Amino acid sequence: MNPARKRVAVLISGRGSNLQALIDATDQKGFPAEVALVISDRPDAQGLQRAERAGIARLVLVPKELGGRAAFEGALDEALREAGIDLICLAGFMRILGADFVARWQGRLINIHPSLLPAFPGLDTHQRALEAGVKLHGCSVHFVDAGVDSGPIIGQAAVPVLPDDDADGLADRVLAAEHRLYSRCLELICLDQVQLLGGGAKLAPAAATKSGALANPEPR
Ligand code: 4DW
Ligand code: GAR
Repeated sequence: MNPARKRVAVLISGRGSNLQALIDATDQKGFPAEVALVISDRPDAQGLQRAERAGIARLVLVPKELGGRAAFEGALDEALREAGIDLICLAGFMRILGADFVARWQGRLINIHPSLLPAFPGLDTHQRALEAGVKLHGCSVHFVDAGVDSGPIIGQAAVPVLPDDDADGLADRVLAAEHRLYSRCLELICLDQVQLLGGGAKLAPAAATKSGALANPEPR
């Protein structure tokens, strides 16, 4: 075991395709992180089966059963600490986390969102991008703050909108980009190549691509 590997918890609410991408990436030899724990706020989340198949510890915490958001976040924080978690990845996790929780994990809590933020925060991003007539859409990985889909952007991948696109087709291509982007951003953070500075996320020069930014990363 490489002691330098960061211990990552992935929080999910559903399908878990981004979780799967993170599991697959961290399984690669030399990747500087491992998925040590998967937590779902829904017992029926399909991602839980992915974790089981991969032999990863799973935990279901249902806010309503625990008596509300404060109790949920207390239990969540305790479970993360007990498991020695270094970094949290939200991957289709659909509960707003409160300011206290977010502050406690500041710089160690990231999310993936299916748009080029700050455009199209919220839901139905693909339909809204089509309706707005943008020609480039995509996805963003960002540090989570107390806002919704806000917080310093770590990396983005652009996906062209095609003339005959519908929301499903566009979503499929964005999702493929999400899977590459999320593992690359996780790797950069674990290699200490991302720094929170003056309200932004600054990438080390070594992390930059030919275009000078983290965009459209090639698969590892
Ligand atoms: C996100 C934003 C809003 C809701 C759900 C998800 C995106 C990522 C995210 C999850 N938790 C977060 C974020 C975030 O960006 N910032 C913070 N926490 N602080 C949302 O509105 N969810 C509602 C419930 C939906 C449902 O259960 O169907 C809610 O009330 O939590
Ligand atoms: C992904 O497209 C992710 O970007 C999005 O939910 C989907 C989860 O899919 N997240 C958000 O919209 C957060 N604002 P997955 O469960 O297959 O990873």
